[in-house]
Amino acid sequence: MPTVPALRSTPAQRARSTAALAALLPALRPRATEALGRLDGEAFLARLEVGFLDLHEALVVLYAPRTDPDRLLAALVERCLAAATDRREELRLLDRRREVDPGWFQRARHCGYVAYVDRFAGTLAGVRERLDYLAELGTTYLHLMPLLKPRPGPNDGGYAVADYREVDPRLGTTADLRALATDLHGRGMSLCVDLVLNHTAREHPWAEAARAGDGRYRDYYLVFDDRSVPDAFERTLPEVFPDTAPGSFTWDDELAGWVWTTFNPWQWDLDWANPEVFAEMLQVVLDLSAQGVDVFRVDAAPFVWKRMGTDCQDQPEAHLVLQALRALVRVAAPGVLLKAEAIVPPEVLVKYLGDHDHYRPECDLAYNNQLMVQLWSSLAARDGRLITAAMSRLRPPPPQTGWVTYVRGHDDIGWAVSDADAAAVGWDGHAHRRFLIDFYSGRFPGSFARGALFQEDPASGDARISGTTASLCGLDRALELADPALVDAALRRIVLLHSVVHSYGGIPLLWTGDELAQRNDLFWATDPASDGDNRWMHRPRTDWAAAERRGDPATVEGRVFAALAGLSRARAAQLALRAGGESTPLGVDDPGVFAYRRRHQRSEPLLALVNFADGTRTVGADVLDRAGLTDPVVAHASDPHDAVPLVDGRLVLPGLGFLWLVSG
Ligand code: OTU
Repeated sequence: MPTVPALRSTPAQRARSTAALAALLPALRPRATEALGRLDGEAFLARLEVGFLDLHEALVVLYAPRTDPDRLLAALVERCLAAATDRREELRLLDRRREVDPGWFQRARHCGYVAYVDRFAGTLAGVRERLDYLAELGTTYLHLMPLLKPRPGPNDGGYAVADYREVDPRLGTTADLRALATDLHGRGMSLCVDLVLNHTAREHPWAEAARAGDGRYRDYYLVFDDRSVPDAFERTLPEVFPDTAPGSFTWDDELAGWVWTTFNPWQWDLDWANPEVFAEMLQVVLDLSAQGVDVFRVDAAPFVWKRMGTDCQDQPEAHLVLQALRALVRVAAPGVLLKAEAIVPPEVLVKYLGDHDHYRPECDLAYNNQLMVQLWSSLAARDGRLITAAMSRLRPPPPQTGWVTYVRGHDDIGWAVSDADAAAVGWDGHAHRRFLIDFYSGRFPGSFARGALFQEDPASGDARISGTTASLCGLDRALELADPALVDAALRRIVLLHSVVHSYGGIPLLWTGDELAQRNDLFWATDPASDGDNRWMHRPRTDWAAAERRGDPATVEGRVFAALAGLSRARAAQLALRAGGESTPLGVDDPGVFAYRRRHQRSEPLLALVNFADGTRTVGADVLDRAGLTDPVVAHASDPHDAVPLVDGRLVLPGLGFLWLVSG
């Protein structure tokens, strides 16, 4: 068995870290004061001190084997001081506000929108022209998909970065990025971009140098002369893209070696055990922060640390990397956040938010993948019991942090339903996962969905699913049959799923095209950029002609757009929905219904009821008491209500309907 370091700070380590801080400060203080002025200089030092023990410990565990961690830390702090010194006043003002109000991103008013620059608006300048559209939708947080210069040819939607210092010239320039950030800030919106830190493109200058024989850069990657080490790793390594990119190592003639490639052969994994890689990537984050980026989506966060004999995901050191990175970024730019993209089992998800032996600040936000998967599972099964069990078991995020919740994104849906959760409601996990694959690929009899299998493993029958929200919710079939009742059901499903992500706590992210119920892009395969990857079917170009119809309630677009904008508005008014609170599933006596109470320390509770069944369902009104509501009133709902729909002591929910109740 591999030895995994225990991440429990010892008194000896604490003493060592305290001494390191004491050694660092005397020389740093006058320099910080000189560079930043007395006020900002002291604030800089205070931020360093606040996170110092965890930061220092992380660097010791990660890098003491290769370098003097104290010297490394001093050098990294220098980079932070330089970044803080150069930070523009407009960003410092934001930093200042956010330091005073560290929960700024937890507000219920926040709603996200996620899109590709080119597919949404052509260029970064084009995005600036579309901010009114986003404001109409209630967007306060814009995540633009990878926009740095990618490798030529297939680049995994920009996740193969050829230069972190340059914006993809087809999208614009660094100045355009900065101008967009400034516009967003002017509207109270923030900007999120991807930080692809697990790998670079084979064409990145570091990789080019490695290929040219520069040993320093060869050490940025994981290169092996022969198959012996790769073979040993592969005994326990799962494949991420078994269909299109089998194996995790790629032979490169120029390197004359096998290079680690978790994802595609032209995405070379960086060696995060090399302190130079850490320093380089810190600089990338500092430079992008200087352009006005507020949030970094840390791509493939669990993969950065490798350990023989494991699946090389979610290793303790991967968390230390995130903690150290976050601590340093905060020293330089305290308004900047990290958001973890960690598609890991629900038990370990909250670790990415710092839930360890003690709270160790790590990422501020993390994708709630479990909620997303359970929503689709519930919709297919027309059953709220499994989601109730699964969400009850999910540990709450630390109060300083929050989820990002979502219905759909640019990736496939992997059926992360655990056997234990399935068993808790009397189901067989394997059979249910198989049902979901069949259902969403459309081959299950009577399925409404039109998805496609992604990375199917014919041997095991395992597969993930591609497809847009609207297509997975049955809109294609409904429109083909021109059946208004089926169209209605499909649209109700779309809104139902979004109602949950808007009310479960955290920032809801709307995936581009969903606000217009855009269906699968049938021409995805004709686009050379797609490289045979069917995830492109749910990455549509914005249909601006359809968007023009968004104000017309008689159209599909009009209905969905209004409902989703309505959710954003309704959500903004509910203190209970701000992040940092707690979500508690409440079992109810109808299996089709998922009920949960949402509460924030300073708020009255909110009770949400979600009916996944096609027909009307009722639940015992005792749930009102259990949720702690007094004189309940309807805060928001799928259907208009004059009063709380109570009949004979039971709450009535229309098919595919939802209800948000609060105390009157
Ligand atoms: C991410 O996904 C991106 O979201 C993908 O679009 C990229 O292809 C990939 O990284 C490589 O950059 O395995 O199936 O736990 O699940 O990072 C997608 C996180 C993936 C991984 C996730 C990864």
